[in-house]
Amino acid sequence: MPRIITVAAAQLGPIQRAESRQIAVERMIRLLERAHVRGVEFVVFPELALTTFFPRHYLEDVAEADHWYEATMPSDETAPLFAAAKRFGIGFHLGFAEIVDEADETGALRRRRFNTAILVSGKGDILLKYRKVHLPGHAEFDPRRTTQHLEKRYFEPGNLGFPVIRTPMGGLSGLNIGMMICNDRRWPEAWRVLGLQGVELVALGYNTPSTNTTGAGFEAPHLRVFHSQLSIQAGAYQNATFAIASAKAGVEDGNEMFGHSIIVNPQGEIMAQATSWQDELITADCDLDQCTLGKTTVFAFDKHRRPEAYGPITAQIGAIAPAVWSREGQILSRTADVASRPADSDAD
Ligand code: ING
Repeated sequence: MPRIITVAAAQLGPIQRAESRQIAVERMIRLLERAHVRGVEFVVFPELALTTFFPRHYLEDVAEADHWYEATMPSDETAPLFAAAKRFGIGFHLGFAEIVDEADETGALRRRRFNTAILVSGKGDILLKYRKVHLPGHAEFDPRRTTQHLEKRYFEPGNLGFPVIRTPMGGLSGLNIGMMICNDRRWPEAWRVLGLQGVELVALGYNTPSTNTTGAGFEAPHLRVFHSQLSIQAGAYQNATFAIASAKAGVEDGNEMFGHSIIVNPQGEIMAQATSWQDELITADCDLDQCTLGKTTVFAFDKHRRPEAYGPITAQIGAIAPAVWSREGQILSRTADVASRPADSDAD
């Protein structure tokens, strides 16, 4: 019996700073209705799908941003989305800003803020939660930037690892689903941790500026989409998994983000791609048995991986300069620090 599930990326167009959650939820319900008509069983909404991408706005007092966070899930504003999905029997992934009073690793109870995503079953149960691990950008106002990207100000790094859950979904009795969020897709470590749990379908949302806003140098705009798709296609192929990547796109208060949501198969091929930068549903029929070839041959991790050679991946944070060759064979002093950029600079 083939293990086929019909999935969708529900791309969202812009959400302006002044727009309410209710408007976003209504737009998402329209997309769910469209998904229902097409027989879709699982829908992926973007990162921070309920609000504008507020980390572009500097606020001296972070608490002034609290209205952009969800203290409960579902809440009064998001309950209609859960109800619509349950009515259609459609499972979904939702990205949102999470605010919670929770003990930290020292045991201290405090207010904490995360860039979060959840998986919800077609019956409305929250199956899994993930908190974004790789936070790009910076924590303080950066005058060099054309647009701020203050995820390090408004969120803590996720503390839930990269979880995978085996769960019924749609007509399937069991499917290994995992999540990541936006910048995570650029880090092969994130994909591999999911891959080492047998993931068959990775759900991810993103909000990605369509030009480089760091002020650190020119980057041709077409490369922004290329790097996003390269990361997702490589991650899917190298871990023999499907991936559904759903964008929040368009111009939010003058700040442009690209769409190009895609669904990718375990061979790294794009099965479907959004062509607008508005609300758009793209769908694909995923035959999960397509994961088997990669997982049992080229990426049969138990047969081929050599963890004893991978030490630096978890032992180091940054790169360490290599030894310098010399004809006499002795190791000269290591070259200057590899990272030639000043300490306070940051990626996008
Ligand atoms: N956005 C961007 C992303 O990783 C970025 C930030 C863009 C980082 C381009 C590096 C290069 O897609 C979020 N929200 O992570």
